[in-house]
Amino acid sequence: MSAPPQIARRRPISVDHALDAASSRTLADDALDGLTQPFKQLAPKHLYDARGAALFDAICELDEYYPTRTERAILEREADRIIASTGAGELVELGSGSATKTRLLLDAMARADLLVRYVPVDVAETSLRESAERLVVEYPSLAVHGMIGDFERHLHRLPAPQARRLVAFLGGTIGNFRPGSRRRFLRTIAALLGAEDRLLLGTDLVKDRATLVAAYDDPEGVTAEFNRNMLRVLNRELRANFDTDRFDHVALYDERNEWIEMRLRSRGPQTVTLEAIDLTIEFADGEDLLTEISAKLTRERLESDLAAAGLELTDWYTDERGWFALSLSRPA
Ligand code: SAH
Ligand code: AVI
Repeated sequence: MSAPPQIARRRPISVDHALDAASSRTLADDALDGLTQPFKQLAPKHLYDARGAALFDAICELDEYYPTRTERAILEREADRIIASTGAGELVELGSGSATKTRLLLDAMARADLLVRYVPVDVAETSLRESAERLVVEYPSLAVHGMIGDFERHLHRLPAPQARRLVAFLGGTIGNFRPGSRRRFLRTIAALLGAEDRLLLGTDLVKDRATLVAAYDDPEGVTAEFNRNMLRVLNRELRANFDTDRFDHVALYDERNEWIEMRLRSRGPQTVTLEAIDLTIEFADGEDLLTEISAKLTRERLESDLAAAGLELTDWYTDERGWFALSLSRPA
């Protein structure tokens, strides 16, 4: 018997690429700005090339890094309730990464017979493409419309909705914004939501200093490698000559601001050249480059940020230790 004819199936994946030549200028502009300030700093989005994304995934497996497994446990418990209360058929995920926890939401949407489309948004191209390829195999009826882009700049380019939307921003990535930009960003998200759409936000909560510092300074040095990856990105993309071995990983908890600061501390005085932007900078011995803040919130602070952004918190799900929270919000 001859083989059945292959039926040509429309590929269920499409990916928009919002990062164009102007985006490599973003790193150049950010480096020029951030590395010439009295306190040197760079935006955390530059940590995530393919290696940085893989290192982040390795961090998520560490015993000390509680946010991922705590958020996953909340999702395992609450995903059906979240989907039932939102009625969402389209999941838009900001900073989707390898989309591991996402499956818990997609499963709940499939169980409720609502699942139509998944719209991941991430600057990390490899993670986005690989997770999209895996998901369409795991969920044969799912369409994926991804966007490789910067969620701070490109959300106006999201495809038009095909069903009621749930915008998910998981992992506590909201904590990587400073308070002012956090509110601005929440306002941008609020503007994306129709009256029936909802925001699902994963938020890491204030807790004791020792737990926090351990989560950002693991003994295996995975977080240190993730942090130093920023220098490798600069070396490659801007033809810089950072000696990655001469920068120490520092994670400190700023109790007043209730955020972790991840820094790279110069071991000895150093001169670094970034050829592509014609910049030479000096590091004094012990001088820091700030690569990320990771703010820890309380329910009250989050509610007031959401309210300032035109959103109303409707549901709050947390773990028994109160370490991490998922919240649902709707346009106020
Ligand atoms: N949501 C996943 C991944 C969190 S890591 C989880 O919960 O485990 C943060 C993710 O956000 C990374 O995949 C990173 O590439 C992405 N990201 C960081 N800044 C970004 C930006 N400005 N625009 C788009 N994606 C960004
Ligand atoms: C992606 N983001 C929420 C992580 C965090 O915890 O702030 C990034 C990270 N930085 C160090 N470890 C993990």
